[in-house]
Amino acid sequence: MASQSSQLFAQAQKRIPGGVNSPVRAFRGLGRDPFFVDRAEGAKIWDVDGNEYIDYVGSWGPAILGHAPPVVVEAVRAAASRGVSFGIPNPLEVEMAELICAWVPSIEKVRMVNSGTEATMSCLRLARGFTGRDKIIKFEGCYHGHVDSLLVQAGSGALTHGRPDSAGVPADFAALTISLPFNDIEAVRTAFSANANSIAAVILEPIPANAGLYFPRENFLESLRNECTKHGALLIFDEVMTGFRVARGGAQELFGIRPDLTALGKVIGGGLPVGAFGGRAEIMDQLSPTGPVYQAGTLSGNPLAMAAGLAQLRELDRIDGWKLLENAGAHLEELTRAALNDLKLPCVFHRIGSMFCLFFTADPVVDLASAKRSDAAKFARYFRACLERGVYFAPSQFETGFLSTAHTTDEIKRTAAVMREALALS
Ligand code: KE4
Repeated sequence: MASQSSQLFAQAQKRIPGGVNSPVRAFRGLGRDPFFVDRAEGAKIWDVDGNEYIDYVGSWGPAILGHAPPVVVEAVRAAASRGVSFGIPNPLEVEMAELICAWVPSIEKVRMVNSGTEATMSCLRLARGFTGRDKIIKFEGCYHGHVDSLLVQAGSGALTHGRPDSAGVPADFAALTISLPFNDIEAVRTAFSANANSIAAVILEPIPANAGLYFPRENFLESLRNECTKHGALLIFDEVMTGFRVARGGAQELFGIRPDLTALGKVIGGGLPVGAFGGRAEIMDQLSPTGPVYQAGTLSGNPLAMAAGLAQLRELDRIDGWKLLENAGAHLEELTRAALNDLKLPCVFHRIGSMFCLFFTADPVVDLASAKRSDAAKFARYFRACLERGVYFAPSQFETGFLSTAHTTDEIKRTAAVMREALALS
């Protein structure tokens, strides 16, 4: 008898492309169908067949307090009882804007949108409008949502499904995007020299997490900052994933770099559809209605998403969530490295705070090319073995795992035991 998840997946595929509303959920290349979730609470999720999993995807980042945190659920319930959406300015939008500007010093003004994609897309249009230039530099393997001009050598699902350059993106759009190897500052300098006065911005994930997780080399971010300043281009940090997660002020706080614009998402919506972008006031004031760059959204700043995001961020601050996330991450790392040593497995394990990734390669991982040397078949066997034992890791070698403040010591110990068994089998 097929599981209810498999029956649902067969049904879904008749009416939804690939049976999913976002490609990476399809478990492609993993040798099994995706499961369908019934409910989730804390670090746990249960599928429609009653199977229980410790969750390390956390809705791809938003569930930083775990699933259904009471403060968020209550905030949404209270807000909903006052009206679900208005399309009229509401006080919660002001509270959210003031919180973001207080926590992220490079952001003097901010605008809410409804996804990370909208946030990065708006950053690009604003950078082009502010500078009067057209070209953009991005980095191979970085994923910034499904923005036409950024689906060039992108990461995440675009990489998982092996088509980094998406169909449907006009060649003229892609021609304005210069994609370079991450961590290669000389390539950036060469690109600026070859495109004098025509590069509007450099956009990057300051800590790339969409080709698996890897890190900026010493001084890479500072050099990028200097090159952008020197050439009059804007530095855009895509902190949709790292914002409010790797530190209260995000990666830019950790590395002490002030980008000109920042894209945010995930955590700031408490699980509801939210994105945001912000930066220097002189740039942000170029946005309609004060400036010539048009940008808009029916549901931008809607009261439910603002209530959920504010409740989540304030709770994270109240409990000093970043310390809890670091402690949980360090514990998982300690147990993971012990397992890899005992089993003498040549894997590469990367972690920063509550974000982590296990690469099935013995070679150092510093960019997309090195990440792609990972053994996809080994990853698939490992992923399935963990799932069958009740641990749900990100369903792709080219994604990042997330801990939450809800993951308990016992759940992390259980996870490590499962990892040991799965590693021994893979
Ligand atoms: P959304 O449009 O999916 O809200 O955000 C796009 C985005 C932008 N920037 C970064 C750094 C991101 O990681 C994302 C989205 N992340 C993926 C996971 N790697 C979302 C999962 C999915 O596509 O279903």
